[in-house]
Amino acid sequence: MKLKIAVLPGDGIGPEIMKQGVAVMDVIADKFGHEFTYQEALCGAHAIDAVGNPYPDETHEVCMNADAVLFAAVGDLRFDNDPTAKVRPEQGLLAMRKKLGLFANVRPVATFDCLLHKSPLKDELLKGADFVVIRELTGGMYFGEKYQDNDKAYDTDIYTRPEIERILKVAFETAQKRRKHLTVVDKANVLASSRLWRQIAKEMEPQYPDVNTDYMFIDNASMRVLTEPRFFDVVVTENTFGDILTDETSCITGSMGLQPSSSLGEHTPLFEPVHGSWPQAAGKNLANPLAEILSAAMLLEHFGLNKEGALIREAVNASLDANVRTPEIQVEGGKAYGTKEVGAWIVDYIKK
Ligand code: GGG
Repeated sequence: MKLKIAVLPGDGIGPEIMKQGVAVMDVIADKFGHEFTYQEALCGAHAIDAVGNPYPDETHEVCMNADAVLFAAVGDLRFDNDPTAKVRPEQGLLAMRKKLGLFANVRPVATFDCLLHKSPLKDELLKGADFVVIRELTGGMYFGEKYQDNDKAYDTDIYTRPEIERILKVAFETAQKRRKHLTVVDKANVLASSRLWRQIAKEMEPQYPDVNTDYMFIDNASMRVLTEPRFFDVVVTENTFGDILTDETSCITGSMGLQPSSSLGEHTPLFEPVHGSWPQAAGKNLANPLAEILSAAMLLEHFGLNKEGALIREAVNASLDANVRTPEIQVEGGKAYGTKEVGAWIVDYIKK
Protein backbone atom coordinates (compact mmCIF):
# COMPACT_ATOMS: atom_id res chain seq x y z
CA MET A 1 0.00 0.00 0.00
CA LYS A 2 1.13 3.55 -0.70
CA LEU A 3 0.47 6.09 2.05
CA LYS A 4 1.35 9.78 2.11
CA ILE A 5 1.83 10.81 5.71
CA ALA A 6 2.00 14.34 7.08
CA VAL A 7 4.45 14.32 9.98
CA LEU A 8 4.02 17.02 12.63
CA PRO A 9 6.53 16.56 15.46
CA GLY A 10 5.58 19.81 17.26
CA ASP A 11 7.33 20.87 20.46
CA GLY A 12 9.16 19.58 23.54
CA ILE A 13 9.62 15.81 23.39
CA GLY A 14 7.57 15.73 20.16
CA PRO A 15 10.50 15.48 17.69
CA GLU A 16 12.20 12.71 19.74
CA ILE A 17 9.17 10.44 19.96
CA MET A 18 8.21 11.18 16.35
CA LYS A 19 11.60 9.89 15.16
CA GLN A 20 10.81 6.55 16.77
CA GLY A 21 7.26 6.49 15.36
CA VAL A 22 8.57 7.06 11.84
CA ALA A 23 11.37 4.49 12.28
CA VAL A 24 8.74 1.90 13.20
CA MET A 25 6.59 2.86 10.19
CA ASP A 26 9.68 2.47 7.98
CA VAL A 27 10.57 -0.98 9.22
CA ILE A 28 6.93 -2.06 8.75
CA ALA A 29 7.01 -0.69 5.18
CA ASP A 30 10.19 -2.68 4.46
CA LYS A 31 8.89 -5.87 5.97
CA PHE A 32 5.47 -5.83 4.31
CA GLY A 33 6.38 -4.15 1.01
CA HIS A 34 4.52 -0.88 1.53
CA GLU A 35 5.54 2.57 0.40
CA PHE A 36 5.13 5.25 3.04
CA THR A 37 6.23 8.78 2.16
CA TYR A 38 6.45 11.58 4.69
CA GLN A 39 6.13 15.32 4.54
CA GLU A 40 7.11 17.19 7.67
CA ALA A 41 5.33 20.41 8.66
CA LEU A 42 5.37 22.96 11.48
CA CYS A 43 2.84 23.16 14.29
CA GLY A 44 2.79 24.66 17.80
CA ALA A 45 5.48 26.84 19.35
CA HIS A 46 7.95 26.00 16.57
CA ALA A 47 5.47 27.36 14.04
CA ILE A 48 4.83 30.50 16.12
CA ASP A 49 8.57 31.13 16.27
CA ALA A 50 9.00 30.55 12.52
CA VAL A 51 5.94 32.25 11.04
CA GLY A 52 3.87 33.67 13.93
CA ASN A 53 1.05 31.13 13.50
CA PRO A 54 0.73 27.81 15.42
CA TYR A 55 -1.02 26.13 12.46
CA PRO A 56 0.27 27.83 9.29
CA ASP A 57 -1.62 27.57 5.98
CA GLU A 58 1.30 25.57 4.51
CA THR A 59 0.87 22.97 7.27
CA HIS A 60 -2.84 22.75 6.58
CA GLU A 61 -2.09 22.23 2.90
CA VAL A 62 0.31 19.38 3.73
CA CYS A 63 -2.31 17.77 6.01
CA MET A 64 -5.13 18.11 3.48
CA ASN A 65 -2.99 16.48 0.78
CA ALA A 66 -1.94 13.55 2.96
CA ASP A 67 -3.68 10.22 3.59
CA ALA A 68 -3.02 10.57 7.32
CA VAL A 69 -1.41 12.90 9.83
CA LEU A 70 1.03 11.52 12.39
CA PHE A 71 1.29 14.10 15.14
CA ALA A 72 3.34 14.22 18.34
CA ALA A 73 2.63 17.04 20.80
CA VAL A 74 2.54 20.81 21.22
CA GLY A 75 3.17 23.12 24.17
CA ASP A 76 6.00 25.27 25.47
CA LEU A 77 6.79 26.67 28.92
CA ARG A 78 7.30 30.19 27.53
CA PHE A 79 3.58 30.30 26.81
CA ASP A 80 2.44 28.33 29.88
CA ASN A 81 4.19 30.93 32.03
CA ASP A 82 2.65 33.90 30.23
CA PRO A 83 -1.11 34.18 30.85
CA THR A 84 -1.25 37.25 28.60
CA ALA A 85 0.17 35.56 25.49
CA LYS A 86 -2.18 36.19 22.58
CA VAL A 87 -1.09 33.20 20.51
CA ARG A 88 -0.47 29.77 22.05
CA PRO A 89 0.99 26.52 20.70
CA GLU A 90 -2.12 24.53 21.70
CA GLN A 91 -4.19 26.71 19.36
CA GLY A 92 -2.30 25.01 16.53
CA LEU A 93 -3.66 21.60 17.47
CA LEU A 94 -7.17 22.96 18.00
CA ALA A 95 -7.08 24.78 14.65
CA MET A 96 -5.89 21.63 12.89
CA ARG A 97 -8.68 19.51 14.39
CA LYS A 98 -11.27 22.16 13.50
CA LYS A 99 -10.04 22.75 9.93
CA LEU A 100 -9.78 19.03 9.25
CA GLY A 101 -13.23 18.51 10.79
CA LEU A 102 -11.86 15.89 13.20
CA PHE A 103 -14.74 15.72 15.64
CA ALA A 104 -14.23 12.19 17.03
CA ASN A 105 -11.19 11.48 19.18
CA VAL A 106 -10.88 7.77 19.94
CA ARG A 107 -8.76 7.01 23.00
CA PRO A 108 -8.38 3.31 23.87
CA VAL A 109 -7.59 2.49 27.50
CA ALA A 110 -6.32 -0.96 28.43
CA THR A 111 -4.03 -2.42 31.02
CA PHE A 112 -0.65 -3.97 30.27
CA ASP A 113 -0.43 -6.95 32.64
CA CYS A 114 3.26 -6.46 33.33
CA LEU A 115 2.66 -2.83 34.36
CA LEU A 116 -0.22 -3.36 36.76
CA HIS A 117 2.10 -2.73 39.68
CA LYS A 118 2.98 0.71 38.24
CA SER A 119 -0.52 1.97 38.85
CA PRO A 120 -1.44 3.57 42.16
CA LEU A 121 -4.60 1.44 41.95
CA LYS A 122 -5.05 -2.11 43.16
CA ASP A 123 -4.05 -4.79 40.62
CA GLU A 124 -7.23 -6.80 41.12
CA LEU A 125 -9.38 -3.78 40.22
CA LEU A 126 -7.45 -3.15 37.05
CA LYS A 127 -6.73 -6.53 35.51
CA GLY A 128 -8.61 -6.87 32.24
CA ALA A 129 -9.83 -3.25 32.10
CA ASP A 130 -10.35 -2.44 28.44
CA PHE A 131 -12.48 0.44 27.26
CA VAL A 132 -12.45 3.28 24.80
CA VAL A 133 -13.17 6.93 25.45
CA ILE A 134 -14.71 8.83 22.56
CA ARG A 135 -14.03 12.49 23.13
CA GLU A 136 -15.89 15.14 21.10
CA LEU A 137 -13.11 17.26 19.66
CA THR A 138 -14.32 20.35 17.86
CA GLY A 139 -16.96 21.90 20.13
CA GLY A 140 -17.59 22.91 23.72
CA MET A 141 -15.56 25.34 25.81
CA TYR A 142 -12.37 24.88 23.81
CA PHE A 143 -14.02 26.49 20.80
CA GLY A 144 -16.88 28.61 22.22
CA GLU A 145 -16.61 32.38 22.42
CA LYS A 146 -13.92 33.49 24.86
CA TYR A 147 -13.24 36.74 26.66
CA GLN A 148 -10.48 37.85 28.98
CA ASP A 149 -9.59 41.17 30.57
CA ASN A 150 -8.02 41.96 33.93
CA ASP A 151 -11.26 41.60 35.86
CA LYS A 152 -13.37 39.16 33.93
CA ALA A 153 -12.92 36.10 31.72
CA TYR A 154 -15.22 33.50 30.25
CA ASP A 155 -15.33 30.51 27.92
CA THR A 156 -18.64 29.53 26.37
CA ASP A 157 -19.62 25.86 26.48
CA ILE A 158 -21.66 25.57 23.31
CA TYR A 159 -22.90 22.47 21.45
CA THR A 160 -25.40 22.16 18.63
CA ARG A 161 -27.68 19.20 17.84
CA PRO A 162 -25.76 18.13 14.69
CA GLU A 163 -22.47 18.19 16.60
CA ILE A 164 -23.93 16.01 19.35
CA GLU A 165 -25.73 13.63 17.00
CA ARG A 166 -22.67 12.85 14.90
CA ILE A 167 -20.42 12.04 17.85
CA LEU A 168 -23.13 9.95 19.53
CA LYS A 169 -23.58 8.01 16.27
CA VAL A 170 -19.84 7.17 16.34
CA ALA A 171 -20.17 6.13 19.99
CA PHE A 172 -23.24 3.91 19.51
CA GLU A 173 -21.66 2.26 16.46
CA THR A 174 -18.39 1.68 18.33
CA ALA A 175 -20.33 0.07 21.18
CA GLN A 176 -22.11 -2.19 18.68
CA LYS A 177 -18.71 -3.48 17.54
CA ARG A 178 -17.49 -4.07 21.11
CA ARG A 179 -19.30 -5.29 24.25
CA LYS A 180 -22.42 -3.22 23.46
CA HIS A 181 -22.25 -1.00 26.52
CA LEU A 182 -22.23 2.78 26.16
CA THR A 183 -21.79 5.25 29.00
CA VAL A 184 -22.67 8.86 28.22
CA VAL A 185 -20.67 11.09 30.57
CA ASP A 186 -21.95 14.60 31.26
CA LYS A 187 -22.83 17.12 33.95
CA ALA A 188 -26.55 17.28 33.18
CA ASN A 189 -27.45 18.27 36.76
CA VAL A 190 -25.71 21.63 36.23
CA LEU A 191 -24.93 22.35 32.57
CA ALA A 192 -27.50 23.12 29.84
CA SER A 193 -25.16 21.79 27.16
CA SER A 194 -24.97 18.47 29.03
CA ARG A 195 -28.77 18.30 29.26
CA LEU A 196 -28.97 18.61 25.47
CA TRP A 197 -26.39 15.80 25.10
CA ARG A 198 -28.47 13.60 27.40
CA GLN A 199 -31.76 14.46 25.65
CA ILE A 200 -30.32 13.61 22.21
CA ALA A 201 -28.68 10.40 23.43
CA LYS A 202 -32.03 9.25 24.85
CA GLU A 203 -33.72 10.09 21.53
CA MET A 204 -31.13 8.02 19.68
CA GLU A 205 -31.18 5.01 22.03
CA PRO A 206 -34.09 3.24 20.23
CA GLN A 207 -32.03 3.15 17.01
CA TYR A 208 -29.47 0.98 18.86
CA PRO A 209 -31.59 -1.54 20.81
CA ASP A 210 -28.64 -3.92 21.09
CA VAL A 211 -26.62 -1.32 23.03
CA ASN A 212 -27.04 -1.04 26.79
CA THR A 213 -26.77 2.73 27.40
CA ASP A 214 -26.28 4.41 30.73
CA TYR A 215 -25.62 7.96 31.89
CA MET A 216 -23.09 9.15 34.42
CA PHE A 217 -22.08 12.55 35.77
CA ILE A 218 -18.44 13.43 35.09
CA ASP A 219 -17.65 13.62 38.81
CA ASN A 220 -18.93 10.08 39.35
CA ALA A 221 -17.25 8.85 36.15
CA SER A 222 -13.90 10.30 37.29
CA MET A 223 -14.14 8.15 40.39
CA ARG A 224 -15.56 5.03 38.71
CA VAL A 225 -12.86 4.81 35.99
CA LEU A 226 -10.38 4.38 38.84
CA THR A 227 -12.40 2.29 41.28
CA GLU A 228 -14.30 0.13 38.80
CA PRO A 229 -12.58 0.42 35.40
CA ARG A 230 -13.94 -2.90 34.13
CA PHE A 231 -17.46 -1.44 34.28
CA PHE A 232 -16.72 0.58 31.14
CA ASP A 233 -16.78 -0.46 27.48
CA VAL A 234 -17.38 2.72 25.44
CA VAL A 235 -17.48 6.14 27.08
CA VAL A 236 -18.61 9.16 25.12
CA THR A 237 -18.21 12.67 26.40
CA GLU A 238 -17.71 16.28 25.42
CA ASN A 239 -14.39 17.93 24.68
CA THR A 240 -13.17 19.20 28.07
CA PHE A 241 -14.40 16.23 30.12
CA GLY A 242 -12.80 13.83 27.62
CA ASP A 243 -9.48 15.64 27.76
CA ILE A 244 -9.31 15.43 31.54
CA LEU A 245 -10.75 11.93 31.90
CA THR A 246 -8.18 10.42 29.53
CA ASP A 247 -5.24 11.89 31.44
CA GLU A 248 -6.74 10.23 34.49
CA THR A 249 -6.87 6.90 32.68
CA SER A 250 -3.07 6.88 32.51
CA CYS A 251 -3.39 5.44 36.04
CA ILE A 252 -4.95 2.40 34.37
CA THR A 253 -2.43 1.93 31.57
CA GLY A 254 0.54 2.69 33.86
CA SER A 255 1.86 5.83 32.12
CA MET A 256 0.77 8.81 30.06
CA GLY A 257 3.40 7.58 27.63
CA LEU A 258 1.29 4.54 26.74
CA GLN A 259 -1.89 6.16 25.48
CA PRO A 260 -2.37 6.56 21.71
CA SER A 261 -5.37 8.06 19.91
CA SER A 262 -6.97 8.60 16.56
CA SER A 263 -9.04 11.61 15.51
CA LEU A 264 -11.57 11.03 12.78
CA GLY A 265 -14.04 13.18 10.91
CA GLU A 266 -14.41 14.93 7.59
CA HIS A 267 -10.88 15.17 6.21
CA THR A 268 -7.46 13.55 6.78
CA PRO A 269 -7.45 11.35 9.92
CA LEU A 270 -4.93 12.22 12.62
CA PHE A 271 -3.04 9.94 14.99
CA GLU A 272 -1.33 11.25 18.11
CA PRO A 273 -0.40 10.36 21.68
CA VAL A 274 -2.85 11.57 24.31
CA HIS A 275 0.01 13.21 26.23
CA GLY A 276 1.43 16.68 25.71
CA SER A 277 4.91 17.98 24.94
CA TRP A 278 6.62 17.59 28.37
CA PRO A 279 8.96 20.51 27.66
CA GLN A 280 11.04 19.84 30.79
CA ALA A 281 12.25 16.57 29.25
CA ALA A 282 12.93 17.87 25.74
CA GLY A 283 16.23 16.68 24.31
CA LYS A 284 16.97 14.41 27.30
CA ASN A 285 16.11 11.05 25.70
CA LEU A 286 13.70 10.41 28.59
CA ALA A 287 10.28 10.36 26.97
CA ASN A 288 8.39 7.14 26.39
CA PRO A 289 7.94 6.71 22.62
CA LEU A 290 5.31 3.96 22.95
CA ALA A 291 2.22 6.20 22.73
CA GLU A 292 3.59 7.58 19.45
CA ILE A 293 4.47 4.10 18.19
CA LEU A 294 1.01 2.81 19.17
CA SER A 295 -0.53 5.82 17.39
CA ALA A 296 1.35 4.67 14.27
CA ALA A 297 -0.22 1.21 14.81
CA MET A 298 -3.67 2.84 14.97
CA LEU A 299 -2.85 4.70 11.74
CA LEU A 300 -2.00 1.46 9.93
CA GLU A 301 -5.07 -0.32 11.29
CA HIS A 302 -7.23 2.58 10.09
CA PHE A 303 -6.15 1.63 6.55
CA GLY A 304 -6.86 -2.06 7.13
CA LEU A 305 -3.21 -2.97 7.77
CA ASN A 306 -4.18 -5.12 10.73
CA LYS A 307 -1.28 -7.59 10.58
CA GLU A 308 1.12 -4.65 10.59
CA GLY A 309 -0.66 -3.02 13.54
CA ALA A 310 -0.70 -6.33 15.41
CA LEU A 311 3.05 -6.77 14.90
CA ILE A 312 3.72 -3.32 16.34
CA ARG A 313 1.54 -4.15 19.36
CA GLU A 314 3.36 -7.47 19.78
CA ALA A 315 6.72 -5.63 19.69
CA VAL A 316 5.53 -3.07 22.25
CA ASN A 317 4.33 -5.82 24.60
CA ALA A 318 7.60 -7.71 24.11
CA SER A 319 9.63 -4.60 24.96
CA LEU A 320 7.67 -4.12 28.18
CA ASP A 321 8.01 -7.81 29.08
CA ALA A 322 11.77 -7.60 28.42
CA ASN A 323 11.97 -4.57 30.75
CA VAL A 324 13.13 -2.36 27.90
CA ARG A 325 11.35 0.60 29.42
CA THR A 326 11.73 4.33 29.88
CA PRO A 327 12.32 5.52 33.46
CA GLU A 328 8.70 6.19 34.50
CA ILE A 329 7.75 2.53 34.05
CA GLN A 330 11.06 0.85 34.83
CA VAL A 331 11.07 -1.98 37.37
CA GLU A 332 12.65 -0.99 40.66
CA GLY A 333 16.44 -1.14 40.41
CA GLY A 334 16.23 -2.02 36.71
CA LYS A 335 18.07 -0.33 33.90
CA ALA A 336 16.14 2.59 32.42
CA TYR A 337 16.21 2.82 28.64
CA GLY A 338 16.06 6.06 26.66
CA THR A 339 13.57 7.11 24.00
CA LYS A 340 15.99 6.10 21.22
CA GLU A 341 16.90 2.75 22.76
CA VAL A 342 13.27 1.72 23.26
CA GLY A 343 12.49 2.71 19.66
CA ALA A 344 15.55 0.84 18.32
CA TRP A 345 14.63 -2.30 20.30
CA ILE A 346 11.14 -2.28 18.78
CA VAL A 347 12.52 -1.73 15.27
CA ASP A 348 14.90 -4.71 15.74
CA TYR A 349 12.09 -6.89 17.06
CA ILE A 350 9.94 -6.12 13.99
CA LYS A 351 12.89 -6.74 11.62
CA LYS A 352 13.44 -10.28 12.93
N1 GGG B 1 -0.58 15.08 21.72
C1 GGG B 1 -1.50 15.88 22.42
C2 GGG B 1 -1.03 17.25 22.71
O1 GGG B 1 -0.12 17.76 22.09
N2 GGG B 1 -1.66 17.87 23.70
C3 GGG B 1 -1.45 19.23 24.04
C4 GGG B 1 -2.75 19.98 23.88
O2 GGG B 1 -2.82 20.92 23.13
N3 GGG B 1 -3.79 19.53 24.55
C5 GGG B 1 -5.10 20.01 24.43
C6 GGG B 1 -6.01 19.02 23.78
O3 GGG B 1 -5.59 17.91 23.47
O4 GGG B 1 -7.16 19.40 23.52
